[in-house]
Amino acid sequence: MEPRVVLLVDVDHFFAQCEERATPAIRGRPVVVCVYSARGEDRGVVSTANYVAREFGVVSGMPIKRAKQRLREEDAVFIPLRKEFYTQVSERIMQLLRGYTEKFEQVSIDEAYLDVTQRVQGHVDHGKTLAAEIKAELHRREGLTCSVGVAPNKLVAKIAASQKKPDGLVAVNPQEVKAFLAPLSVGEIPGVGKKTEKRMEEMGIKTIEDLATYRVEDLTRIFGTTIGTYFYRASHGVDETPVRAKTRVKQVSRITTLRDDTRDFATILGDLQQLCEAVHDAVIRKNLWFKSVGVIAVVEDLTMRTRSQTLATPTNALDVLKRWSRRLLEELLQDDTAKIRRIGVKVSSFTEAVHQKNLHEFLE
Ligand code: TTP
Ligand code: MG
Repeated sequence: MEPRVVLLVDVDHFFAQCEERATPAIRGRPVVVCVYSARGEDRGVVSTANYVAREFGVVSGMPIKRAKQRLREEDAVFIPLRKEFYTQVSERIMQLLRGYTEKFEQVSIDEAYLDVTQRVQGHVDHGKTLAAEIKAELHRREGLTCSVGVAPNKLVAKIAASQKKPDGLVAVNPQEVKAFLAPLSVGEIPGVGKKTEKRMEEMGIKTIEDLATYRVEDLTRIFGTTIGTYFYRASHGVDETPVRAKTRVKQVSRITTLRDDTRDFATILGDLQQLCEAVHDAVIRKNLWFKSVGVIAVVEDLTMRTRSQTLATPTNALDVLKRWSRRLLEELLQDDTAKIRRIGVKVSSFTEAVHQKNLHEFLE
């Protein structure tokens, strides 16, 4: 493969920074963006926090109550999440980034890969200069800082971007990849979560250099073919996945014809659960979270019945999918007397996974 120059741009404490820009007076104070639950005061979790708040150990996903405790002595600001506002800012940022290359891939609301190989004639150093221009333009146009990794592939660019947050810029030349990765903790590899990290530690693997001493045969034996191979390649800084715009998927569905037309709940449920597994596999592969589940039935006279449910929060969990499909099938059978000929399940209302979160879940 020809040497490439790939950038990963990640906006710093994105939602909190949007709030700081909207209300400059709060800059310098701890800022915590909160997802309040409907259950009343202070229930809910932290969406993100600025770096001042992070110094007090406030992180995404933490209960708001705990964040308040940690910041009780501080002049902190707690702001309810304003998703539409951040989405608008995000759209402008992505538009700006798209202007730099056709090979563009948005990975989350505040993160995107740019393959700028052609533009910089394959030189990582020129890629670094371009990255500095991008940072300056983002700051000039939106008043926001970001962190950028510049490297020969997506994996190394992603790790590089996380090394000097906030407002970081880290470039890694092809010949430096090994030395760059060697001292880093294996937890820096996207997809290595706490569980895998612990397991590796038990094997005496702490750094990426430690991991790189393993043979691919050993890693596949321990972690399975797909993941073992991924870890092996990652430890050597190898990643050939192209930067590619993802086409937006609207829905994922599977449908099957029952062996006989029937109204027998257990029989239909058996098929339906298998379909749920197939849909779930596809959703995980595509890195999607769904917020809507539907069951489709084609009855004896070939007319169609559907039932669907919008969930309280997006999910990618198989048990949630199975539970709701079961319930929707029950409803369908209750509301109708016709025998069912074909049965199907679909999920829709997708949200993008925040980062590699579901890759983590997939691997763990
Ligand atoms: P991140 O890029 O992971 O976080 P960040 O931009 O806040 O901080 P960093 O400087 O480390 O990049 O996620 C982007 C936005 O997604 C973040 O601002 C808020 C939202 N988010 C959540 O709502 N919940 C979460 O658990 C995470 C990780 C992010
Ligand atoms: Mg970010």
